[in-house]
Amino acid sequence: MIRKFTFGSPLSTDAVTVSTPVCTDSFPYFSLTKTSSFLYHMDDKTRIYGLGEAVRGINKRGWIYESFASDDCDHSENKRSLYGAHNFLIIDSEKDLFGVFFDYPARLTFDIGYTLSNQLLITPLDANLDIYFIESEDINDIVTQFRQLIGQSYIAPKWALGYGQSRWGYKNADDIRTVVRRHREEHLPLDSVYLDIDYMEKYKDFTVDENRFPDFSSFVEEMKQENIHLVPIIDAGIKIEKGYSIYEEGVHKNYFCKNEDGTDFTAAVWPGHVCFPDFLNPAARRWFGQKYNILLTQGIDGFWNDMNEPAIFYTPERLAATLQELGDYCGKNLGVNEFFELRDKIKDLSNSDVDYRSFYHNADGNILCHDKVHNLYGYNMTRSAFEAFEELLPEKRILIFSRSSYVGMHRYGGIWTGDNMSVWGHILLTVKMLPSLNMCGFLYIGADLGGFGENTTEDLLLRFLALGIFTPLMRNHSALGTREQEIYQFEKTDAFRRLLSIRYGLLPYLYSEYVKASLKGKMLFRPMRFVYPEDSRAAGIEDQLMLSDELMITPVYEQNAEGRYVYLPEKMRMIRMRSLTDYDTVLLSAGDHYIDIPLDTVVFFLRPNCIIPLSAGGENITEVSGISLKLLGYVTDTACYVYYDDNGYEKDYNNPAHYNTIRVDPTGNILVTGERTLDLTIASI
Ligand code: MIG
Repeated sequence: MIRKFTFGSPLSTDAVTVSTPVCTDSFPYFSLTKTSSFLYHMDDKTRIYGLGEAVRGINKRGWIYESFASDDCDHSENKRSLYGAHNFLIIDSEKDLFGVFFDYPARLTFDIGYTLSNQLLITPLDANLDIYFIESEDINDIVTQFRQLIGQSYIAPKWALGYGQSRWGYKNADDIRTVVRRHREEHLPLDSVYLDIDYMEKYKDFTVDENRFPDFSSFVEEMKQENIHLVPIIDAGIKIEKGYSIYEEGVHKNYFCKNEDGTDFTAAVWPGHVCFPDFLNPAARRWFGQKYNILLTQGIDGFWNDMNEPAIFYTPERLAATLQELGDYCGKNLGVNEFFELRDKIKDLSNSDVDYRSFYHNADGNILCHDKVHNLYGYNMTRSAFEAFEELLPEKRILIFSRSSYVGMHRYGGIWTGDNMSVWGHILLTVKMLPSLNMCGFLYIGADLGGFGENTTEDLLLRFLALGIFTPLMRNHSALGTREQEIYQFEKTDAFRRLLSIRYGLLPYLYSEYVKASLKGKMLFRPMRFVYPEDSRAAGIEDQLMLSDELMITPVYEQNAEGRYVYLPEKMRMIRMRSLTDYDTVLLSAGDHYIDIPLDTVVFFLRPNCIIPLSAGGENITEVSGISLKLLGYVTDTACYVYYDDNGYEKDYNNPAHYNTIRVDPTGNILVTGERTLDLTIASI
């Protein structure tokens, strides 16, 4: 059951797609404090799930989080905000079980047992918001009801589940050719290469630097011949430059965010001075979205949207004022405190609340100060792209994912988790974000594998990839100036190749589960608690995940570890894979086990009476058969799997021809229903 409550006059966010009448019941679970906070009393065992992209645990209890989309490349535990705002929680205790969504686009604070350990205190900037309560006895059903409320998740094209290589710093077409050649030479599967800001001419959106990438369409075509999709980045800010048509049109049509006096707001990001498209203005949104066609018509079929919190390095006005102030320090014998003050003045120029309070949107004639709608910016940038794709290429899926997001954006694109670091803790952080993001509707997700900032090591990349083979977005990405981390830079090429073979073997299963999860409002990655509600040990486990209905995954996230402890809530079949064809399987009883997981090995566990389809692999998605499959399972009675597959780019998801039901009994008899003829053999049951 879903109940909606409204306070004041909320701004519309379009997060919710099902119109819900306002409920007149008394406000449940929470009390309203004098300071307009919502207060809930947790008992000692209450667990709090949700918040999507955030630091710390799957259980969010014990910290204070802020929904305020921030460009911060330090994802350490003491941070309160990352790039997204996902205001959905599930409160799970013996007395209560419910979900709650705070549909509110400005800064929102979640004090989850931080100030007082038993107090959940949620504080909006002002008291204009919609709150939805979702109740069910089944925690999974709470998620499904929420997902029905906010609409179906974006579905990426199938090729976007292949392996992708990215790096900030590829300078020209030859750099990209080298990446592709090295993968192909070494038989390392690859489906996409990402273009970071250097492909543009002076960081101008929708331009391509002709010196670095001469004859871009032919280059895109050349890559297509290699079965490589090029995925360019698009930044939020539009360079202020006379003669740059997008800038000039934006000025002319009043499509940029404004200062209070109605002039165009100016900030500085990569291109230098920029204007920000007003994505909250439907006409501006449509205008910007159509610009993606400049690249679509050159053969591009995927994009990533960056810097859309929006990130601001500085505004010229405040920079000038600060420089003036700094003059006062000149010639003085500075004490330490003054020195720190001086240093902070420079630091505070970036991503400052003062700037976020100083510009305005025009949402359907409604003039809104940015800080009231801050969390909607990246969301609407991605929406602008998606809506344009629907209009321009209605038959085709285009890859799009974003750095900043809000609940609702999950209908228009995926996300990557931003600028993580090449540190071991960030494997575990990724594990914890995956189910939290799924709850909030984000299914096409992934982290920068190997780590973005700082220098990676071979073992870290191997372990990161061993988790990444399960995430829909599987991309190796790193920052300018860090150690090069393409797979072929390292010695253990064979180990990497075998790891990728497992991903490509799992693809039919992963794709099937990914699409079904989107269509049915389910989670791909589930906390143990969601699958084993009666098992109190399982509820506390945060370094293992359930993957759909069939698997449990147990990533290794510590350096030099040769294995790890794993908790099995029930008897399962362990699959230990050195490659797609080289693996052993062991039945393990419920309970604790120490499992050897060497650096070149992936371990996962099959639940009883479950089967998964495996392909014979391939070096890119076009080589991966969705027809000729081997079944891997643990069958004691009878296992039944609903297999989804399609051509990978059309949108007729509900066509019954895409579904087969595969039944297997313990003797290995296979019974298939469905229009499509599959060629199935048993790998191991
Ligand atoms: O200020 O485009 O998160 O993935 O490589 C840095 C350069 C801007 C931040 C993105 C990152 C990307 C980088 N960008």
